[in-house]
Amino acid sequence: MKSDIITPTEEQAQWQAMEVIAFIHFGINTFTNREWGDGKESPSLFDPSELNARQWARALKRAGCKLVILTAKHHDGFCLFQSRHTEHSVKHSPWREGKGDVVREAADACRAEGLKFGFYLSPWDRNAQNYGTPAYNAYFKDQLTELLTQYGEITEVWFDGANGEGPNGKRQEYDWQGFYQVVRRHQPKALIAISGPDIRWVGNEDGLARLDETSVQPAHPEMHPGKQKVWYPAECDVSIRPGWFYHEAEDGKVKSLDHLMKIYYQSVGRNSVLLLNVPPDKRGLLHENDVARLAEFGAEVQMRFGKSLAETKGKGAVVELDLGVLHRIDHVMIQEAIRQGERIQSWVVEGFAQEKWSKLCEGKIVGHKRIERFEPVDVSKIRLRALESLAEPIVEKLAVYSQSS
Ligand code: FUL
Repeated sequence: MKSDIITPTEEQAQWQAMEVIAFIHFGINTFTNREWGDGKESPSLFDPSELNARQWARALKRAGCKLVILTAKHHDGFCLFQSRHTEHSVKHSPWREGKGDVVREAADACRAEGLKFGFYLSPWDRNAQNYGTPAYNAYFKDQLTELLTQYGEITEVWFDGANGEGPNGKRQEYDWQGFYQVVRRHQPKALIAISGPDIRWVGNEDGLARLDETSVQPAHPEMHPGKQKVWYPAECDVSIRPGWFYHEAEDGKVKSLDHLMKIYYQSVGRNSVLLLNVPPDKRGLLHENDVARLAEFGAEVQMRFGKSLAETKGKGAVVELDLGVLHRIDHVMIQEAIRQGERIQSWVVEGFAQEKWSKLCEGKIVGHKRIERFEPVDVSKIRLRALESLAEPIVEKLAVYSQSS
């Protein structure tokens, strides 16, 4: 029945349409060459010589990213913004004589380049003295409030679930509901990700979704109280380098274009959003190798999918796309109008040649976007047949592409 169909909020639908978004891991680890700081680092270590957030935003935009999420505070507790609630921040760094604010510069640069902005604020904090006590929750909410009220529109708030405290470590009872309330109060349109109700971690750090990744998920008792099933779309996070933070030794290990494209097919092409991390170096710039790769990646996605050979939309169990004459094709893209839900549950795409239809590809979930690649084949039309659906399928786009012709 139609009324049972789970649909996204308007913010979730808009987020899904962004398809590729960026992560920026930057902080004290950039200067200590570590992935996880212990919180004992001196703020004086943070001293990027040429920080230029506009350079980040431009390079990420060329890659096709629509939103940038910056690590305002990682597990080491060092804040990239001027917080009134801790001394462990850029205010005690030599950078910009202690007056600098990376969150401000990044938010401004993103806006100037037409990108949305969000932040990562690590719940796990190895510097805060009160970590492990109720007072820490109040501290965390104060920081959240600062970030939500002083930097303009926030599109995504990323709550990391990671906690590396050993068995004898400090244990914090997080006030998640309280954290969510602070976000909802100050930025009702912001999406809360990972340890939050609006966006789901795909479950690996390789950027790969499942074959039939569905945004309709069983409700989480604490995050979605009183519900059975919810719209909880997958986000695929992955770094362009082996580490999340910059390490000079990884300058030659920037992922190849092929690898990034493989990730693209298995994230965006599987009904998920790709969150691609690109870490600034000690200068406070994205390294030349990463910048070049980002440009190649953006260009390749455009080259492959910027313009279809033919496309249509349609409703019903069968949607046909007539190519007029025989065309060599090797990709099919399907998109459902997800504001009306993920209606298709099983489908097949067939191609017409020599007076008969034959199967090109098949699957279960479509959702926002499904990209299928196959051996080049000459067809004069294709059709999408929904074999099972929750209600009448609404196909926003059925398109064919070719790299081989
Ligand atoms: C993990 C963290 O521990 C990593 O350092 C990184 O921030 C990654 C995105 O999430 O849980």
